Amino acid sequence: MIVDISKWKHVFKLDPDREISDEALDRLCRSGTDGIMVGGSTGVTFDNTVDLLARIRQYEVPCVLEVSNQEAIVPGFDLFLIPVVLNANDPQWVVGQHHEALKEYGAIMNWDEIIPEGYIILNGDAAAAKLTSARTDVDAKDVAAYARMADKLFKMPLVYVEYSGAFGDMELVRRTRGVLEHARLFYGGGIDTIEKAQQAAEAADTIVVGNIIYSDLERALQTVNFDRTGR
Ligand code: 1GP
Repeated sequence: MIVDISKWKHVFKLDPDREISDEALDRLCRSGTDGIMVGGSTGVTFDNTVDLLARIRQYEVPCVLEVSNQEAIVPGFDLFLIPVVLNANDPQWVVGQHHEALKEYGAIMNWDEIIPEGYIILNGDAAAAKLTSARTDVDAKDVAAYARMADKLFKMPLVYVEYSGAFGDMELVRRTRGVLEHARLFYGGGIDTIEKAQQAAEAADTIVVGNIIYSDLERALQTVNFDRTGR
């Protein structure tokens, strides 16, 4: 399937390392979301990723893999999103893992299916921030510089402002989107009500909903229904 993420406004992110019932998955896949993103910071393996993909593939919803480690690259997703953590202090997460993967698979990769994501991790308590030693004590000017780096310098089609586990500063998100010329701005973190979905959707191009799926499915499902008319 050809998937055009430039049309996406809402995404559910599912973690292969967390349990989800068939009924919950059914409701998420039929919710009207624009896509399912599969990914997580820890415990993601080939086996749990392939299991989840097979279950999601019973539905028509587009399904993309956000690659977090080389061992968990499973063929068969619509697209493969490759995070490049622009504010990581550990270069493993900027170019290190990528270099290893390209050494192994570079000659056989289908580049039409691969999209780099310029990641900016802003919640210092998030697992991803700890894993990557992200520099999270940054202000809006710093974030704008990272965003321009992704958009203008590296020509990345996607910038991801990641507050995983906390609802971020929507003014900062709005300003960050304002400096992007070509890249699409994804925002994820702490969206657990329709009101927060609305605020985030007014600041970013695409909103990503994760954790609330596992703690309150009903509220998670409501986040799809924000008012899209103003955008
Ligand atoms: C996580 O950005 C996503 O990578 C979504 O964040 O889990 O806080 O919803 P939450």
